[in-house]
Formats: sequence, C-alpha cells, structure tokens
Amino acid sequence: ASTLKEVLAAQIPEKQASLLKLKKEHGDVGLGMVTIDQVIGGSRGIKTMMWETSNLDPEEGIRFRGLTIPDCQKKLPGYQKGGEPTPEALIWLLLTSEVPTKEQADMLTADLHARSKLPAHIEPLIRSFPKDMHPMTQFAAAVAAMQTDSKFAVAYHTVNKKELWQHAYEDILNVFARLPEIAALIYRCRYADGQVKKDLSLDYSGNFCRMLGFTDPTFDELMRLYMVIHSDHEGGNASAHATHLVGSTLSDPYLSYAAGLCALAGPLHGLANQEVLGWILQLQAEFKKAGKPVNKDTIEEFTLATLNSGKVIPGYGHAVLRKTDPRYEAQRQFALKHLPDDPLFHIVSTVYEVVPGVLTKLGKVKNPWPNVDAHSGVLLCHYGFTQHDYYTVLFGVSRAMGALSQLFWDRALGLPLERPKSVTPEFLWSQATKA
Ligand code: CMX
Repeated sequence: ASTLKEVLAAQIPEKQASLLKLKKEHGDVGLGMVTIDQVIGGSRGIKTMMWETSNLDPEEGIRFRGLTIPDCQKKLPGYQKGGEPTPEALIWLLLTSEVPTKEQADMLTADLHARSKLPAHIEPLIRSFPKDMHPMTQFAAAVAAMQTDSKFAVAYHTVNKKELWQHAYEDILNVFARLPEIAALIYRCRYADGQVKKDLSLDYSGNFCRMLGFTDPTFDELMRLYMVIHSDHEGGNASAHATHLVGSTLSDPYLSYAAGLCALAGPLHGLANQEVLGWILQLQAEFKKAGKPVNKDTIEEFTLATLNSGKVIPGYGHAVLRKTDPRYEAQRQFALKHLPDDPLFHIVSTVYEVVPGVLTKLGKVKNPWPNVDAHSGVLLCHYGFTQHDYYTVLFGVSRAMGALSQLFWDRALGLPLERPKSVTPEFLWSQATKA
C-alpha cells in the first residue's frame, strides 16, 4: 500500500492545476456583498477563506470531507471492530479525502509512534512551569518551544519554495505525534506524580490514555470519539483561523499551531468546556447546600441567575450552527450507551430541556442550542477525569488534526499571505451617509 506521503504527493499536481484554472477563469465571480454590520460584528457570514478538510452547515453541522459524524462512525476503521473511529483514520481522511483501509490507518499509527520522541528540552521545560500556570498556557508554550525542531523553518532558507510542502508535512506529522506526550506531561506534573508511561503497542488514543494514567478500555473508546469530533470545524473558528493566518506568513507548523492553541484558550471558544463543568458543579453544590432538588424549575432559576449576573451560559450558542450540534448528539449517544445512570449526565440532560427555552426568550441569542462543549466534561468526569481546568488541552490535541491538515494543503497549494483590508470608523460613516 502507498504511504500517506505518497498518496498526497500524487494528489498535489491535479489540485494545483484545478485551483489555477478556477482563479484564472472565474477569479472575478462575486460571493456576496459585505455589510457594515458584518465588519463591526466579527465578520459573521463573510466568505473569505478556502478550507477543504471540513464544512459546517448551520442546520446539519459538521462534515469531514463530506462525511457526517455518524458516517465516520460507520466508515472509518476503529481500533476494535465496530468501535469508535480512530484519530489516525480521521487524519488520513482529512488530509487525503479518502477513507483509509485498516492497514493504512495502522501504518499511520506506527509512523506517529516512531515520530513521537520529544526534543530533549521539552520535558524539563514543562517540569519547570509554575504549578498554577494554566494548562493551556503550558501547552501553547511547549508547542512553540518545539519549533527548534522545525524542518520547515530550515528549509525556507535552503530549498525551492515549490518543495516546501514536503517539510511542512514532516513538521505536521511530528506535531501530531508529539502532542499527546506533551499534554500528558502537563497533566501528570500538575495533578499526579509527574511520571508518564507510554504503551506503543496501542493506537494513538490508547497510548495517550495510558500516558495520562487511565486504563479503562471504554475510556479509550471515549477518547477516540472525543478526538474525532473535536478535530475540525471548518476554517472560520478562532483556533483554525489563527493557525491558517499565522501559517500564511510561512511561520512553521509549530508556531502556527501554538497560535491556534492561544485562540482555543479563550472562554468563548475552547475554554467553554472547562466553564461548562464548572457551571454544572457550582449548580450541584449550591442546590445541595440549599437542600434544593435538581429539576427543570430549579435549573431555570439557576440559568436566569447566571444571565442576570451578566454572564453567558457556557456550552450554548454558536456563531454558525442554528441547531443542536451533532458533536453534542454523538456524546449524548455515548452517554446513553455507557453511563445512562450517571447523575451529572442527568443534570446535562435536564439543562438541555431548559436552557434553549430560556435563551430563546431573551430574543437576541441566534442559536439557543447546545454546542460540543456542553457535554464533553460530564463524560470525562464519569471516568474519573475530573480536573476541568485541563479539559481544553484535550480539545487542543484534537483540533491539531483539522487545523494542520488544512495547513498542509495551504502550503502544498502555495496559498498566499492572508491580509484582509481593515477600514476606519470614519470610512464606515462616510459609506453609511452615502447610501
Ligand atoms: N448565553 C447567554 N448569552 C448568549 C449566549 C449564551 N450561551 N450565546 C449568545 N448570547 C448572546 C451574546 O452574548 C450576544 O449578546 P450581546 O448582544 O449582549 O453581546 C447575543 O446573544 C447575540 O450573540 P449571537 O449572535 O447569538 O452569538 P455570537 O455568534 O456572537 O457568539 C458564541 C457565539 C459561541 C461566542 C456565544 O453563543 C457564546 O458566548 N456562547 C457561550 C460560550 C460557548 O459555549 N462557547 C463555545 C463555542 C463552541 C466552541 O468554540 O468550542
């Protein structure tokens, strides 16, 4: 069978030719006008970036290279027959748009394991971080510090730019391979004995779970599903966009993804998964103290109190989605199968019955439905993974697969520096009064 790199190398000339033709023959076709509202409203809905690894439909949710999450669960090879798809299989799909065979996915597992050794300074660096430094700060710093190993950065000065994609490929695969150990080191140093034990006889997720210190095979399955559903969410979200933007300066994949991680660390984006669990635990503790039952009425009261204090309900709403996130639904199905009686799962389910109605009544929230972050923490907690200030790191290990698969194609297609035009408020007023 061909290796991943061979498959990609064979695809590049045709894709380059197709893009050139599109640009040459149809480059002046308009894609809609831009309003003042969009310019001051966070660019919502402006079509301004090409992203091929996934696409987000407001109603249906995400498709990875055309496949929905249930399609991926059916078609991508798992670690065990009939089990959840593996991240390795998804990486293959995201990069090549082809569903890999089990043999191809296993070949990629072996390649990632072979690339997984960290540069010598990374472990001491992580051990030197203050214990109270947020895990996402540690993660972004450690990924940036691995840049000493970038083949792309060296190649920029030594090879023809047509060849740069090969070096981007090496860096990207090395980042995928090394993120789990970095993440595990941060976890073990902060919450446990600082020791990380690999098991390279397992797949990418299984080995990651062992390094974190978890041994339940059902937790391995959860991690496979978790990583697949968090991998990519088209290009406009802040972590993917930041990676793409920084990469467009020909900054290497390590630095580009460190930028993506910094974006993911914001509470309106990836940090929402830690905020959700905090909110649910606070709800549980307050109700217990006041002797209140957990039901729809009490949860509605708690939701209103959060909103009245000027805060958002974490895990609800989305900039693009207008229905329940299929990533939420996939996690709900996992919970119904594996932990139907878990008390925190019951709270999450009751919150789902209440919050959309409350947010709808506010009249301004465009999407009152839950997103991916509303469910993930409760699943992790069930298996004893309770340190919620760490959860966004798991999101960060996963998001690399989408953001960096696209970054590969950015470089293979030779996409230019991203540099949109900004305008002054005076310009906007001048246009407004002209209209
Ligand atoms: N709770 C309370 N208010 C909310 C809300 C929520 N969950 N979601 C949106 N709103 C409010 C907005 O704050 C905004 O209010 P103001 O006009 O007073 O500023 C108004 O509704 C309109 O916002 P919107 O157009 O519906 O949403 P945006 O596209 O601007 O923002 C998002 C999207 C995700 C940032 C927002 O829904 C939010 O803050 N949700 C909670 C945080 C969260 O779960 N983030 C994770 C998203 C998924 C991910 O990236 O991981």
